Amino acid sequence: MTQQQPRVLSGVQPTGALHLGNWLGAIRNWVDLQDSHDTFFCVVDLHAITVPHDPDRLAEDTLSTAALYLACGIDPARSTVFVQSQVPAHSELCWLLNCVTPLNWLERMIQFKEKALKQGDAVSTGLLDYPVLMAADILLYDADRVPVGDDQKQHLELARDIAQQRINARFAPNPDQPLLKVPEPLILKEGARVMSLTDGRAKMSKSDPNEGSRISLLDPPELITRKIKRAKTDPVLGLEFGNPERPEADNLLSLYALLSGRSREAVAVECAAMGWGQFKPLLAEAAVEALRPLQASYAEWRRDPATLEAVLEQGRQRAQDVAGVTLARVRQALGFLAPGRPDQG
Ligand code: AQP
Repeated sequence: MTQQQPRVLSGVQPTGALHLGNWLGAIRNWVDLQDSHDTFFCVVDLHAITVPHDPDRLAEDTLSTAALYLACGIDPARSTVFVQSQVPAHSELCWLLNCVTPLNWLERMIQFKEKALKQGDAVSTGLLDYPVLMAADILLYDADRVPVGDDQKQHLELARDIAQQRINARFAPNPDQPLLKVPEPLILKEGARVMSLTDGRAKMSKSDPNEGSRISLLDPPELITRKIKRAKTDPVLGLEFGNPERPEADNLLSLYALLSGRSREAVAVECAAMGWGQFKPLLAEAAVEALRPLQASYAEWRRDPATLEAVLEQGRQRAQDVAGVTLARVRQALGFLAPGRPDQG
């Protein structure tokens, strides 16, 4: 890891058990980024409370999410792994950004509208403010790039607008020296979007009330096999990619390619004439085998809580050091009185 490498920041919410979508769509790609980037990966627990949460589960879900990052191949010697709420600069920068972000920028966020619809009257201010907290997460670390799937593109655009139009343009004393680095999206070559096992048109999601809709990374082999056996199918013989009338075939065949590590071309040929009854056990076996080493590594990390805590503490310190510098820069530009220097403001 050197300072010359472009910096990347990303995170997952500890809102429940991580699933195949979180792994194949996000964390798996982070592992490769460690070779070419200065990588910061946080467990975004402050984001997790923007929807109703269970206080008895939050700490455990935070730890298990961190342990899963490591089990998936995030290397604490090369990456900074930390818990968002343990670096208070996230909340503080979020407040400063809130005060310059127009309300109507937030009201038009698609994810807010979708999640708010599901919650009715229970929707919190925190849910509306989610993208500003995400902007703070990114901008605190001078991130050059942020890996984004389709669902997060709009939020990254907002982070860029806040940095550029609301902070740099208004408060940077010198236009050639922006206060906040404006991050670029990092579109990964094979951005996998994993769909629900019970509805091929809906994203696999932690918050889907139907457990059978997702395969969690820690599901035991029998449960994986059972969930795949019950996954929604259609009456057509043969698996294929890209047929809009057959979203389940496309999703399960894509999963088979990703989990077996074979090319899409190869699995398309192998499964072109296969019935569902023949295909599903193959997919189940590929899923069980792909998750086996990850589950073994996870169990090892959880058997050694002191080492896991040490990784998070080391990550917290490094994150705090970087974030503190950015926050001090923004506080000063916004005109706050510096602590302990009453005469020099
Ligand atoms: N189904 C998916 N396919 C591909 N990528 C996915 N991600 C999530 N679901 C899929 C990616 O995982 C990262 C972290 O997600 P998150 O937990 O921060 O929030 P999310 O996208 O809202 O994930 P969930 O599982 O749907 O959580 P809930 O149900 O709590 O909202 C992101 O990079 C995301 O793209």
